[in-house]
Amino acid sequence: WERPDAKPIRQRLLVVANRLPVSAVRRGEDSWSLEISAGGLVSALLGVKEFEARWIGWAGVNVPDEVGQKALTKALAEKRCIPVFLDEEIVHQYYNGYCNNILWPLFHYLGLPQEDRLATTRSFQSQFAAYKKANQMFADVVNEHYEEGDVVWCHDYHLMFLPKCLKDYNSKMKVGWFLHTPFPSSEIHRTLPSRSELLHAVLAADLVGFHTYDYARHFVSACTRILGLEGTPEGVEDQGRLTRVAAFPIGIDSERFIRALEVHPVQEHIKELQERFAGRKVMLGVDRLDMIKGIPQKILAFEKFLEENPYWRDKVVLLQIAVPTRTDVPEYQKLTSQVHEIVGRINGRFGTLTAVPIHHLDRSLDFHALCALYAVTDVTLVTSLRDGMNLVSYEFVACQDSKKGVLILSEFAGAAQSLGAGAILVNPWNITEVASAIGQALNMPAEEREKRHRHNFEHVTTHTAQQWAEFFVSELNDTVIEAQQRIRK
Ligand code: ADQ
Repeated sequence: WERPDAKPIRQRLLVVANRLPVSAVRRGEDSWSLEISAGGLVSALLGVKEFEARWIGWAGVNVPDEVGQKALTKALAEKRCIPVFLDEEIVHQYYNGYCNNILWPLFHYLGLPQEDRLATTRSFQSQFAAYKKANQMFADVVNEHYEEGDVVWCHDYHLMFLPKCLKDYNSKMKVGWFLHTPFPSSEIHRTLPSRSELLHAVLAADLVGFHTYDYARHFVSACTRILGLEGTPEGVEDQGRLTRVAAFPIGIDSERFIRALEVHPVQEHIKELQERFAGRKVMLGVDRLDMIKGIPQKILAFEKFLEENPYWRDKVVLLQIAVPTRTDVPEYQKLTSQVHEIVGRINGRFGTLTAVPIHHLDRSLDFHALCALYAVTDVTLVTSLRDGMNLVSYEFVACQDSKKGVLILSEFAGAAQSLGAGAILVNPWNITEVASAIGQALNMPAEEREKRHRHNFEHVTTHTAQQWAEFFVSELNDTVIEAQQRIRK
């Protein structure tokens, strides 16, 4: 996926994330097929020509045999990817356990698991041990491939221990860490049994980044209140050593979306959708099926809107596209059934022989289909209960330059801080408020829609993923230079 117009390489960047940006499928004993998943991070780094990125992460598959590991390593090398091999037990304890059952809900204000306190405590300890072990395995691979002058950029809550492991190897390594989720209030973080160890481990990095100023502030407060360290406007100071802490709001590759609207398959999709929903306003939800996305709350608000506004019942349709994730986790299975149950009830209540008010799809859409949907939508609903940023809101805005649809956006998504002036902001827990925002959006005069859209479109096209990556890496380089100068003085 190297850009054909890539300029000569200036600096090597080792991007370390739990998952590599590829899906690997085994075709034989020593053969693999790889598919690139063009997520936000890949697009962000593709656009940056100042450095050459290599990816280090788990390929998402268990490869117990040496032949398979060698073959996969070779295949991945062509994509500039380097695998970390994790066995099933580690994946279970580290990834499903500590990352997804403890840190993910806690960072989104859903608290720690509470079922059986004793059992939880015991499994908590083994999960934390597995978390540290997995982070050390990532560090081993980074260390093996590290060359002097490289920048190491660690991503997300899966790898909070990594900065410490890396600095233990080599205190001169330039290490940055970025969190894609919210960092919660220090009052939430302090409930975590391993609260101090995790904070110390992150503070080993030279630069620590968050999507918003609020998350950065929460992190600094956690360090001052829990660790008793000094918070400065620059970051956190520990025995004369400063860890820079700052906000780096992510963006999208907006050009990729805008260009896609011109291609034939997308135009065809757009035509089909327009015919299919002629005479009705289209409302859209696109989410991973996760508790934090507030999908039941969104659908209940839509029900309330239909209940209170009979006029709109046959004139509006809600398309909810929800990609299933973590399907083996009981809580997620429960969420899926809950959503299906609510959708079924509402369609039974307000549907007719020829039309239903909600189309709910439990699957992922390909890029072209997604762009076409964004383009034909009148109102997009993002009702996350908490969300680090939320890129769906950005993608919708990028695809709306002809339609100028309305974005209803949760005030608990990081994106509320950047797109708040153009969107209708809501408290997703307040179903009545969201229902009335739907009415406001559907009835909004063209002039106001245009004005709001302009604001958001301007933001989305000028605060891109490429700029985000460039900004983070250049700040990391500067931070290390400044620290060296301080030591010399
Ligand atoms: P996510 O929680 O995955 O990311 P989000 O930022 O909305 O949330 O990104 C989701 C991505 O998946 C978008 O690019 C979207 O297009 C795609 N997607 C979602 N549903 C889809 C579907 N049904 N079909 C196809 N594509 C779909 C985490 C944090 C966010 C933060 C990002 C980036 O939780 O808060 O914004 O990382 O830092």
